[in-house]
Amino acid sequence: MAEHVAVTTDEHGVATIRLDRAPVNALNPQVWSELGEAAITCSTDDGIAAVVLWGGPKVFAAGADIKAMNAMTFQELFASGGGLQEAVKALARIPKVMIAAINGYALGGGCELALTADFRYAADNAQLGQPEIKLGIIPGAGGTQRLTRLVGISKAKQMVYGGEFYAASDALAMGLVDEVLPPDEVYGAAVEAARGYAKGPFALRMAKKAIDEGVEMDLDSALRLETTLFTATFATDDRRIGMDSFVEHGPGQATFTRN
Ligand code: DAK
Repeated sequence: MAEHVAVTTDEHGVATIRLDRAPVNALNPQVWSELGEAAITCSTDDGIAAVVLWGGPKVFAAGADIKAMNAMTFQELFASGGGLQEAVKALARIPKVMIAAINGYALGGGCELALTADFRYAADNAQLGQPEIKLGIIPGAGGTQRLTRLVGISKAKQMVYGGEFYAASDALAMGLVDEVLPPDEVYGAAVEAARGYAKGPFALRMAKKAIDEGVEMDLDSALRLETTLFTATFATDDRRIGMDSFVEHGPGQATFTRN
């Protein structure tokens, strides 16, 4: 039974991965491990069609637990690093749309956690950043890589070299977050959007795979992956449902089965 991470699923097939470790959701090895388990649940449970990642109404996550990390030897840190990366990868590879709902701080590992989602919805008082440099370390859970792919090299360098916190409006301008909302509307808006994706066809999984895996490849290989996955959509019930529905009722009327 997880202590700090809960997965609950609503009647629309939207799961919420809720992080809860007072006071600031600091991420220690146990929390990362529980997040990895939550990712496996969300990936494998057919009743889950889309995911919201939320740290609650006050703070998303202020990063790795600095006090715990400070007490670690090189050997302990080295040993925990692999498991941590596996948990982060498991979250990023959930084959369903995931939205991070960010209230308050998303810093260091907390910002990196948000980067595992497809989209980030932030409260207008949220603050995001990669302040690791101020501790004499660098981001170690995707902050030099996923962040760079998302916002570009210069912005990522500004964030990582400077270690400053960025207001939600600045994060929006640089493409780090996708929506900025009043704090008490962030989670609800993320759930609402996730419900929309939960109604989508099986092809959404293929689109996510094509984009996320394709971006790591050279263009020719990525285009071949796209062609393969495009062709594979013809093996799904939802492709038939979508096209039959268009022919009979016009655009946008299909009710998909996610098969
Ligand atoms: N860890 C542990 N405790 C933290 C914490 C953190 N990251 N952030 C805050 N706290 C604690 C504070 O110590 C304080 O505890 P008490 O004194 O009450 O016991 C309490 O939370 C409230 O914090 P403040 O009193 O500071 O509250 P403020 O509102 O003034 O400030 C703040 C909140 C979040 C802005 C501030 O506390 C802050 O700057 N926190 C540090 C943020 C930070 O530097 N985050 C990056 C951490 S480094 C790895 C891969 C990745 C990583 C690690 C390893 N491997 C591959 C192995 C990731 C590293 C990081 O994330």
